[in-house]
This record gives sequence, C-alpha cells and structure tokens, in this order.
Amino acid sequence: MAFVLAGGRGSRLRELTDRRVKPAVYFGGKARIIDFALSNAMNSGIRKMAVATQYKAHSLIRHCQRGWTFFRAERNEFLDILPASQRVSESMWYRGTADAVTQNIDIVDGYDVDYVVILAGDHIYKMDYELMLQQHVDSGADVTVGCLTVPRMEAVAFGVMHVDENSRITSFLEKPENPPSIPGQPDKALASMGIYVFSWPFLRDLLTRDAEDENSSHDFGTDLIPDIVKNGKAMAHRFDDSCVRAEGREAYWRDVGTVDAFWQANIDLTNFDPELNLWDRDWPIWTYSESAPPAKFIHDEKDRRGSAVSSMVSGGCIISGTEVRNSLLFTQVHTNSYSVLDHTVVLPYVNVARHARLKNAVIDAGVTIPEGLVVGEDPEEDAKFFRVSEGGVTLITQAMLDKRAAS
Ligand code: ADQ
Ligand code: ADP
Repeated sequence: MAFVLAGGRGSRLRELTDRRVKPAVYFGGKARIIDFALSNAMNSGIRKMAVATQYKAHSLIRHCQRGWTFFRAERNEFLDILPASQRVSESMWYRGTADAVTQNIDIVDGYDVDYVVILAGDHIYKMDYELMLQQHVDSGADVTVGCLTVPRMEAVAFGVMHVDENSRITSFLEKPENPPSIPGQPDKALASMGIYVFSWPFLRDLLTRDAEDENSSHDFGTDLIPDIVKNGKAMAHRFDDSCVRAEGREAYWRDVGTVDAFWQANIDLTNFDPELNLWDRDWPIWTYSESAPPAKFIHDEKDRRGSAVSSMVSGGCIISGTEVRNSLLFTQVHTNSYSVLDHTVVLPYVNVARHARLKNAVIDAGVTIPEGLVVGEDPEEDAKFFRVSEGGVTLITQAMLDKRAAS
C-alpha cells in the first residue's frame, strides 16, 4: 500500500497555503500537487492508498473524494482519508510524520498488507515505486529510502546520507547545517526524498516502540531512519533508477516549496520542450477535472484580439481581447479586453478585468483582478499590497486585493 503524508502546511508558499495545505496547492493547469504521488502509486500498480491529513485539509479531502474514485472496492482497492482525529488520545494531533502512521496502526492492520510505501504528498516527480519495492524485497533491508543528488548547499533542507558501494546507508543526518558531500563530489550531497519502503510487521514494531519513547519527535527523518541506520539495515534507492522519463532526459524532481520554485516549475511547462512531460500517455497524472467547455479565444469586430502564445490554457477559460504570453491558466479563468498576461500563473476561477497588465505573477484561485491593475513593472509599488518573492515573483490573493481596495 501507499501511505501518503499530507498534513504539513508548507509555510514557505506563504499565502498560497493560508487556506489549504501544500499538497492541495494547484499545479500544472489541471492537477494539485498530491496528484503526482497518488498518480505514481496508481501507475506503479498500487491500489491501496491512505492519505494522512491535518493542516487545513478541506480542499485536499474534497479533491480526493471527487477525483480519486478509480478504485474497485470489490477487489479491496481503496483510497482512505485519515485525518488526525483524536483516535489515540483526545488531546493529540499527529505529533510528527511517524506519529501520523502510528495513530492509524489498527487501520493499517485491517488493510492486511505486506509492504508499505511511505510517501510525501508534496513533490512533483514521476517515479515507478514498483522498482523501489523490488529492490527492498531483494536486498532484505529493514527500510529502503528514496534518494537523489542535490547541490550540497541546498541539502540543509533534507536528510543527508552516505552510502557504501552496495547502497547501504552508513550515516544519515536530518537537515544538517553543514551537509556532508558525496565522496569525490564536493559540491553534491545525497539527499533523502522523504519516501520509504518498509515491510508492515517491521514498521509496526518500530512505531510501537517509538510511540513510547519520550525523547522522540516521532518523525521519520529525525528519529526512525537514523535509528535504523545505526541499529539495522537501511538501503538507499536512487531516484535515477526508477524515475519515469523520456530517453536521454534528466531525472525531474521538484519541491515547489517556495513561491519562486512554484512559479518557475509551472512556467517551465510552457517551454518548447519542458523537462516535465505531462503529455506521456504511459504515465498520466490522474486528477479531478471539472467538466468545462474548451478554452475560447475571442477576437471581436473592434479588432480586440484574444490570443495565447507559448502558454497552457485549461478548459472553461475565456480569453477575450487579452494577450497571453508564456503563462499557465487553470480552469475557468476569464480575461477581458486590453489586458496582458506575461509569465503569469493563474489558478482557477479568476476574473481579469480590462486594461490589467500582469507580469511574473501568481494569482490565487477565485481572485478578481480589478480594472487597470499593473503588476510586475515596479517591485516597490507591488510590495505595498502584494507578496513579492526573493526572485521577484508577485503573489496576489483576494485578501490582499481587498486590503488594497479598502486603503
Ligand atoms: P521535510 O521536508 O521537513 O523533511 P516534513 O515536514 O517532515 O518534510 O513533511 C514530509 C511530508 O509529511 C509532507 O508531505 C507533509 O505534508 C507531511 N507531514 C508533515 N507533518 C505531518 C503530520 N504531523 N501529519 C501528517 N503529515 C505530515 C522530510 C524528511 C527529510 C527529506 C525531506 C524530503 O524528514 O529527510 O529529505 O522530507 O523533502
Ligand atoms: P481550493 O482553491 O484549494 O480549491 P478554496 O479556495 O475553495 O479551495 O478554499 C480553500 C480552503 O479555504 C477551503 O477549506 C475553504 O473551505 C476555505 N475557505 C474558502 N474561502 C474562505 C474564507 N473566505 N474564509 C475562510 N476559509 C475559506
């Protein structure tokens, strides 16, 4: 089975996660971030899934209920949603990623499964978990940890490991201040993807002991994995070996944990030949997609042209007299005459009034952009009401616009 951890806020996405958890944030024109982990599981042949939720889970749960309905209960297939719900103690939330599993031990027992793949619900990548599971079974490891190579300085945000020539993990440091490099590659580090394969009896035992340990923070990366590295057999599985990609392409994996990374990864999809292939019919990204008519482009009798170039425009959009360039528009975005969208990510149900010019921006779902709003030309002006990221991307939510209108 796949046990997907989807409870952590993702606070570096700023106001994008004010009302929804990071795995529920939209990505790629139709999907939400969690669809990547769930689709990987689905495409890997896994038909038993559970999603642990905690922080602001309403739109995540709604999405799973509407979209993840491909299962046949008659064959004991399911997607189960497991909110933190005072199951173990009336005063306790999920105290950490491991505790999110511990609090559901009885439920997982009832699933009657041999192996559990623990996944984070908040990364963008395509991976065949079956190959990782196969390695786990063949090697006889206690745990197999998915890993990838990252620039050493970025490794401060990851669990960082050393492995021997047989891929056995010999050391594991969670978010080290000074990450150790890969031997012979001083600028690189081997980072944990936060995904793990265990046999259920082994994990069950480990979690039962961890629950009673007062010094534990009940987190896989902080407590459980370092413990197995020291006292058991932990193996590394290279993402390179099971990444789903076209011949000769780099392995694609993104955290999209910041507004800049989120904007960039979405805008990258409008490139001529994007690194992330969403068009691959052998490895589709499954999602809930609203029924909507095809995107419509209006060029009226007054010669106001609605057009989009080097862009992705979802169903239900109406581009009326607006020039759209290098932008990604989700479902039901309606734009009006004399406006320009340039390198902008527009989440669903947004209306753009006339004469707006939006550049290098992310527009939250449901926003109404007022007539004549100009963004992306004067960062100091933008920062008065909107969130301007380090990389110069402007994030706009309805709450920010309301405050601006009231001032
Ligand atoms: P982090 O990036 O810190 O490190 P973490 O906050 O533990 O990740 O979240 C991992 C996943 O668990 C996310 O999908 C999150 O939504 C979910 N989650 C967090 N807290 C939760 C809770 N209390 N209940 C339910 N779900 C929860 C981890 C590892 C590192 C590894 C990185 C890779 O600890 O070793 O390098 O992931 O991104
Ligand atoms: P998404 O865009 O993720 O589909 P919504 O934008 O509809 O979801 O809402 C995200 C979450 O915020 C949901 O849990 C919703 O119930 C909640 N929400 C929506 N509008 C408001 C509001 N005005 N005040 C507080 N919570 C809200």
